[in-house]
Amino acid sequence: MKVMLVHPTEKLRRLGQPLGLSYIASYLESVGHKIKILDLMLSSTKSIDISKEIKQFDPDVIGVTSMTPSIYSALKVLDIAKKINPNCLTVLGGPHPTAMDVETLKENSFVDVVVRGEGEITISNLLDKKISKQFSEVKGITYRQENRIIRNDDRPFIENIDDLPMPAYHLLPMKEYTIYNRINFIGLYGKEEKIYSSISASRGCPYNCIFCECNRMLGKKLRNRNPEKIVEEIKILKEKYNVGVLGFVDDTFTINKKHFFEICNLIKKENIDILLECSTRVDTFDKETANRLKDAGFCVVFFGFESANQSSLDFLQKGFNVEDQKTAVKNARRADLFIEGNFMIGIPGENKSMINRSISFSKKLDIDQASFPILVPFPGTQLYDYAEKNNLLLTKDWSQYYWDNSVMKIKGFTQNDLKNIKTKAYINFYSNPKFIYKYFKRNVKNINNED
Ligand code: B12
Ligand code: SF4
Repeated sequence: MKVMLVHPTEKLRRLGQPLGLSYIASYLESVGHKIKILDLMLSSTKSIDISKEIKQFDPDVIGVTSMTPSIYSALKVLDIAKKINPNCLTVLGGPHPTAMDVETLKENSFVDVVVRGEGEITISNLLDKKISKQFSEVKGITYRQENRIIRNDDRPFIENIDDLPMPAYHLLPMKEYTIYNRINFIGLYGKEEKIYSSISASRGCPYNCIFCECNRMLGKKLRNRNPEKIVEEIKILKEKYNVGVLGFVDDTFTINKKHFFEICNLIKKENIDILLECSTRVDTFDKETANRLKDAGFCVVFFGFESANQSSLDFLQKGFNVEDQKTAVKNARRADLFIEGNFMIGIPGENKSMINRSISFSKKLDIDQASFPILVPFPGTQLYDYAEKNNLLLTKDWSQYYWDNSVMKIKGFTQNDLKNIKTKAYINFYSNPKFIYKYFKRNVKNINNED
């Protein structure tokens, strides 16, 4: 069957290739389907005519991925596809439709099926049933049958993710995924433009943070990939696709020490010349972890600090404290890693002085880069359920659901107040003499290295 997979346009510029879709693509290819991936995010740099692409490829099935802010752009693609060919099966997958499956199908008659959660086996099963239309046998989907919306049982998560083929990098214009100015601005990777790719070392997260949809998408159980396979993939990304910067998308990269140490040892042994980044939790970041990362060639570590107030950390169910935050930063600093971190603005229960405490703390923490997103109750999270139950949602215009925007009533603040606080937080952090000094020091070092 001919399957077109589309990454819709998004509000914010995306870093790297659409990894989830690339996994879907390689799996479907491995069972004999013909695949085309269309990344509309690249339409910011080149013009892409969606109708023309669909007419030319003439797919039997079109599948689009979507996070919450990109849902309207995703729906537009499916609407166009259905108008071009009413027999083309239209499928939505990814975090937003997983959470809002029934609503999305009810409101958009041109969507045939929503694939919930992990998608490889589910969409493959779905395609097997396309001709017979026996969709009731496919676990993990919600679909339309005449005027009814039917929600089948969940599909269990894939037990051994090493069974999945490597993401279909060969179907993507990898050299177009260059790293953008944000990173160049901070002077970390020099002036030369580099190709950026993401990679996954595991799936699932055992934690319970209320603003996060991760464990609903990929489960609470951590499922690790074989370190040898991961390093093999890194080598291919470097040698075949000339990737210069590689980001691990894992939610908690350093949680399973045995697995993580094995990956670091192998990367070091292979001596791969590539810049590596990862995200992790502060309470998994001891001295040895920091040193191992550095030793393997990692340059950047990203932490979700979220707040300097314990009551807020508890409300968010982060499961760590301010001391953990300080210790992690100390360990990362000693290992000479570049440290990025998030602090959330607009946490229910925080007043102005609590927010100011987090902003001052971000400056004292000796980190290199800070973001101050507004806390957004994304569908599929416990926070969304809390906001809905307490009548706190200000809009259900999903295009407004992104970190620059306030969509939840917060006692004591208007939407504009929160946006202004956020802007001031950035000004405050980046005008800090400590930050300016570090920025120039790093750039001078880069210029010297380039000479
Ligand atoms: C990496 C990442 C990003 C990167 C993407 C870079 C890249 N190169 O991939 C960046 C930094 C750009 C990003 C941005 C945002 N992100 Co993000 N991101 C992630 C993260 C950490 C990993 C995604 C990933 O690759 N997972 C691994 C792959 C294998 O899984 P997957 O993508 O879910 O795909 C599987 C299934 O979803 C499904 N599937 C997906 N698409 C499709 C399509 C079809 C047709 C089918 C059948 C199946 C299917 O099958 C796939 C394979 O099993 C996830 C968390 C997570 N653990 O998933 C958050 C996550 C997806 N992000 C999230 C959010 C909120 C955002 C932002 C909206 C935040 C913001 N700034 O406001 C932005 C929006 C993006 C935009 N540009 O507008 C939320 C989504 C919640 C929601 N309801 O939308 C998540 C779940 C994190 C969270 N805290 O809950 N993100
Ligand atoms: S925020 Fe991170 S640690 Fe918390 S549940 Fe999500 S992925 Fe897990």
